[in-house]
Amino acid sequence: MKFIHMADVHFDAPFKTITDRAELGELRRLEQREAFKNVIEFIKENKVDYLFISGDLYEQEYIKKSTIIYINNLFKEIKDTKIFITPGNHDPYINNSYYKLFDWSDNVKIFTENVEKVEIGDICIYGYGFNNYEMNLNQLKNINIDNKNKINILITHGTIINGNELNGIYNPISKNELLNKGFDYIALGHIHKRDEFYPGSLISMGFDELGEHGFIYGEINNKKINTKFIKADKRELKEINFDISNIYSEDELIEKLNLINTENNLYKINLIGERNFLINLDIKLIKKNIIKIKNNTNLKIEIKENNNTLKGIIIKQLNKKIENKEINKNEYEEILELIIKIFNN
Ligand SMILES: [Mn+2]
Repeated sequence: MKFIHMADVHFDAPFKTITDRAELGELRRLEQREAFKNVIEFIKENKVDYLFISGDLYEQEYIKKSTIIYINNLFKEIKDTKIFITPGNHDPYINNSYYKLFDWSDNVKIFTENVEKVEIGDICIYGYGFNNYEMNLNQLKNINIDNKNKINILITHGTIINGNELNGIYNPISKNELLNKGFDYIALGHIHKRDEFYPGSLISMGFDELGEHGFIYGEINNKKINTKFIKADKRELKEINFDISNIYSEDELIEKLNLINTENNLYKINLIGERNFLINLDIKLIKKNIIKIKNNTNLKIEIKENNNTLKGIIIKQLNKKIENKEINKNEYEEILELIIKIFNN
C-alpha cells in the first residue's frame, strides 16, 4: 500500500510576521494552494491509497468557507484515495468547526478527541485529535494494538516528550510509551521541522522553519516500510548576515542588497557590523525576494574624536552625559548618530 503523510498546512494563515511586505501574505497563501495541489497531483500520478493529514490543515481563526470548499473539491478529485484527518491545535474539533459543520467528500474521515480504529483489510488506522485549542488527555494510553500481524498506523497531532512528565497543552505524548505500542508507522503533526515522526509543515511558515518543506511518501509491502521526503514548497526561506561596516550610505546599502543572488528563495537579511550612517530603509526599493530586514548593527562610536573641533567638543559633552548617567545608551546613540550625520554631510 502507498500513503502520504503530511501535516501543518495552515490554510489561510495570515503570514503576518514572516515579512515586512504587506502583499506577501497573499502571495504565500497562493503558494500554499500550489503546494497542496502538488500533493493531489502526486497522489493521482502515483495512485496513492491513503492520505494522512496530521492536524493544522487550516487555521480556525482565519479559515474561509471558500477555502474549505476548495480543499474539499481537491479531495473529490482523488476519490480512490482514503483521506484521514486529525484535528490539531489550530483546527480543533469544536462546535463551530468546519470539520463538524461541513459536508465533506465521501473519502474523508475526520477523527475526534476519542480514539478510533478504522480497519481496512490488513490495515488498522488509529487516530484522535484536538477537541479544543489546548489538550492534555493522554489518549494514547487507551490504545492497545490487538493484531500485530496487521499494519498498524497512528495519526495524531501532538508533542513528543522524552521524559516521564506529560506536561504541556499541545497533546504531550511520551516517546517511550509511543514506541512501546508497536505501531508500524506513526504519523504526527505539530512540529514544523521534519524529523522521525513529523513531516514538517507543508510550506515554510517563517524564518524559524528554514530549509526544504513538503510531505512524506511511503510504501508498505509485507510489513516493510520505505519512506521518502518529497519537496512541495518551491521556495526555501533563508537567513543571512550582511556586514555593512564598509558601506557609507543608504544608497550604497540598497545597491549592495539588490546584488544578493536570492534565486527563487525568500530571504531575511540581518544587517551586522558598525554602521556609518542612519538606517531607515524603504523595503520597496529592495528586490522582492528579500522580505525581511533586521538591523542588528552597532553605531560606530567615535569616542576618540576628542579634539577641539566643534564635533569633538560636542562629543566630549555627550560622553560626559552618559558617564554621569544623565542619558541612557539608546539616547546616547541616537544623539551621536545625529551629530555624525550633521558633520558628515
Ligand atoms: Mn502547526
